[in-house]
Amino acid sequence: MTRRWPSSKRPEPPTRSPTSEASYATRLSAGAGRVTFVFTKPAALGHNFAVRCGKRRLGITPTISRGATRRLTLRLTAARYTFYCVVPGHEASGMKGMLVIAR
Ligand SMILES: [Cu+2]
Repeated sequence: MTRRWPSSKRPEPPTRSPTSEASYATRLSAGAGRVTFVFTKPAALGHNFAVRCGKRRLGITPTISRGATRRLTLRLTAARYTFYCVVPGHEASGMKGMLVIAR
C-alpha cells in the first residue's frame, strides 16, 4: 500500500523516549534537558523529522521511508519549538507541529 502525504492518515509518529508517544500530529511536549525523538515507520514516501527554534534548525534526522527508525537527541531549554519535515512541500502541506519544552 502506498501512502502519500498529505492524506487523512498522517505519517507514523515521532515519539520522545523513554515512555511517551505522540503522533506526528500537532503537538509534542517534554521537560527541558536531553530529549530523544524516535522517528519510526514513516509512510512509503520519504520523510524526516527536524526541530527548529525560530528560523534556526537545531537538528534533523535523515530522510527515511517505510520500516526505518532514526533517533534525534537534542538538548533543549524551556521554550516553544517547531518540529517539521524538511522534504520540500511537506511542511507546507501541514507536516509540522509545536514542541513545547517545559522547565
Ligand atoms: Cu515529509
